[in-house]
Amino acid sequence: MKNIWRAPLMLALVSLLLFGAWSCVGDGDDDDSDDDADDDIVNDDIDDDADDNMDDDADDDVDDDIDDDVDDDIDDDTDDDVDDDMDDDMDNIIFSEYIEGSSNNKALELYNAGSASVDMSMCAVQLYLDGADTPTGGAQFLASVPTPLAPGNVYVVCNPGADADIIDVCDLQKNLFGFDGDDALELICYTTTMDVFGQIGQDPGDYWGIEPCTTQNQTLVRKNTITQGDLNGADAFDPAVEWDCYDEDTFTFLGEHTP
Ligand SMILES: [Ca+2]
Ligand SMILES: [Ca+2]
Ligand SMILES: [Ca+2]
Ligand SMILES: [Ca+2]
Repeated sequence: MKNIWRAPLMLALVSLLLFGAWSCVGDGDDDDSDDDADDDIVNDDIDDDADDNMDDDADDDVDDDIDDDVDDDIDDDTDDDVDDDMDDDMDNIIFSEYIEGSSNNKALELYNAGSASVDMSMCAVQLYLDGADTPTGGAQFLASVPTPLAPGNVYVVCNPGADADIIDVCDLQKNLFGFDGDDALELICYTTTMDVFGQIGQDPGDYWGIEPCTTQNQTLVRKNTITQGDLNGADAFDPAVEWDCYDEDTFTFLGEHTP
């Protein structure tokens, strides 16, 4: 018996061993395949996540940069606007003297009360004669070529037929100042109203004010406390509020102004 079954038994054992080994190898291959698949999925997910994060971060950074740039530009523009406004505020010219004397003794003195030089060729006086509510004769420019007026300095405009004492200190002789006491005057520089003398659109009769301080046959010197023009040409006007009044044909204050 032993001899007869030995060979088949050994064959069976060998077959079992071989099958077992093959099975083990086969399972191993399957596991590896699964692992690889799993690894690929996990890695892909991680890669994707990483990519997404990087993309998001990159996008965010770009967005942030763009936002920052836009914000900066807006800030810069806002700053520029504020600076421009401040510069404009420094362009500050006022009437500092008004002479409405006898005959052709008529003169206006302008004072630069700001901190920047102003080009007189960019400034004009508009007259509103006898209660007119629109300018009479158009804007009368105060220089035909660039003429800077430094801060603290005055510029005198006068009638060419005025007294020699007026002509001596007159920077511009202009034959167009027909004001005689009841006419409003508006000073404009760079298209901006700087000062208004009188009340535009109102005919006061012969003059504004009450004796002895009126706008006719007198010399008016701006009070030294006034450093800003009257920007409201529509309200009531009393020269005594912002002006010191002197007798007719007083010329001694013309050509200088001390605020
Ligand atoms: Ca008049
Ligand atoms: Ca007069
Ligand atoms: Ca006014
Ligand atoms: Ca003066």
